[in-house]
Amino acid sequence: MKKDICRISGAPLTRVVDFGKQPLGNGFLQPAQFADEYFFPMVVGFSEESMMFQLIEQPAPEKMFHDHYAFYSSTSSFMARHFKDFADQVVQSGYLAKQDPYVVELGCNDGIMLKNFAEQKIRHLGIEPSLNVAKEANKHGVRTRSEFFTESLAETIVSEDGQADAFLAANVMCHIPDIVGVVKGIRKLLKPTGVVMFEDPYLGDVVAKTSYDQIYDEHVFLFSALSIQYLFGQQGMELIDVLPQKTHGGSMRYVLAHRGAYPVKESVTRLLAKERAQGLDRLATFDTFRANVEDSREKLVALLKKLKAEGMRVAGYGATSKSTTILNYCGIGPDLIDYISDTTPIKQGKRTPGMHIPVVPYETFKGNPPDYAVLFAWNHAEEIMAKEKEFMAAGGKWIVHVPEVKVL
Ligand code: DWN
Repeated sequence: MKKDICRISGAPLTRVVDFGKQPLGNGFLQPAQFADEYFFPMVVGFSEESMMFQLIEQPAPEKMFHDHYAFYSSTSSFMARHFKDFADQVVQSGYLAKQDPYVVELGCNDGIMLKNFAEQKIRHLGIEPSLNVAKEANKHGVRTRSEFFTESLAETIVSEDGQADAFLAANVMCHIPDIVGVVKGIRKLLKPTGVVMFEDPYLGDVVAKTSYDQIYDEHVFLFSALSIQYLFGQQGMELIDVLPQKTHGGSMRYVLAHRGAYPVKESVTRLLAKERAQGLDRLATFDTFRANVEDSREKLVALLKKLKAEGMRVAGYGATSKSTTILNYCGIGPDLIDYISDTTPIKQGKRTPGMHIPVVPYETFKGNPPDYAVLFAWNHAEEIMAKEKEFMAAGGKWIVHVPEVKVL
């Protein structure tokens, strides 16, 4: 049998959780497409050498990111604010050149962050392989290239635009299987004084909260400071700062630079020590994680079956990519959840990947609310609870599964 190899270190990978056969996280589809639906074996591995938590197998990027990609970043007003703050912090960070700074963002989606640079007339470029969302970014005055980022694209950009002061990414780096190639490209693209600032869902939170739904086809990696330091360290770069974020149920923003360009902040030393104490450098930690994931599945299925037996109407709120893992791993279909409400037009009228639950417009939920709503968009709980006061006042209840399965 072929050995599983770490994408970063080339060392053997140990399989830590097997989620079985999974469809594409954003593969919303019509009944006519059920027969050809794509599935892959979703297994996560860990390497103590690179300390990188990663999928053993990932579908080809073209299957996941294309001209009808279903996720638009600007569906949440909270996230729009978050990215404005991110952009403001970059501008005020002191890392940008005083004269004609140049900022590149990888995976700019619909321009939710870069539009803030465009508005300030700061030279920028968004690299976005999904053409439909890239076109949306153009409408906001954002300059884009609809391509996958590689070392050779970095060389082309440098020859056309010069080197960059800042390389940004949000919820993108963890999607890229050839991350080593990307880091090599970043190294070429960045000025000697340039910085990388990117954020992704944080492995420390996923382990602590058993938020295993952050694991799906698109997330080939879940990072920690330990694994990021290893990855960039291989290419002559280093972590100079880390900034925890509340987004996506717990994310980490990493700031990196060419080795020796800036002092390493205390925050980095502190987080690395905390991660070692949490066991993010050890395989044994993921045995406990697997047991917690199995326990969470049992509790959620038992709760939904009980409610169904009591004749309760249960719907889902937010047809997230994350929900694809939950539904397929737990075997939850239209027999337990009547429909999932989502505000994204491209998802509405379709069925969820794998389990084929109908996705309906938000108005359906609003017009005829269920007794219980499974909050699949739990990472947006603050924003959603604030706008669903009426549902709760009328006796509607939320079901959450993070950090534990419970009714709110
Ligand atoms: O990394 C990724 C993250 C950033 O976004 C991608 N791989 C794909 C995507 O993951 P997700 O689908 O799990 O993201 P969200 O942000 O949790 O998705 C929220 C979903 O819920 C969207 O489809 C919009 C919907 N929604 C809603 O119907 N009503 C969201 C809010 C806030 C609402 O009020």
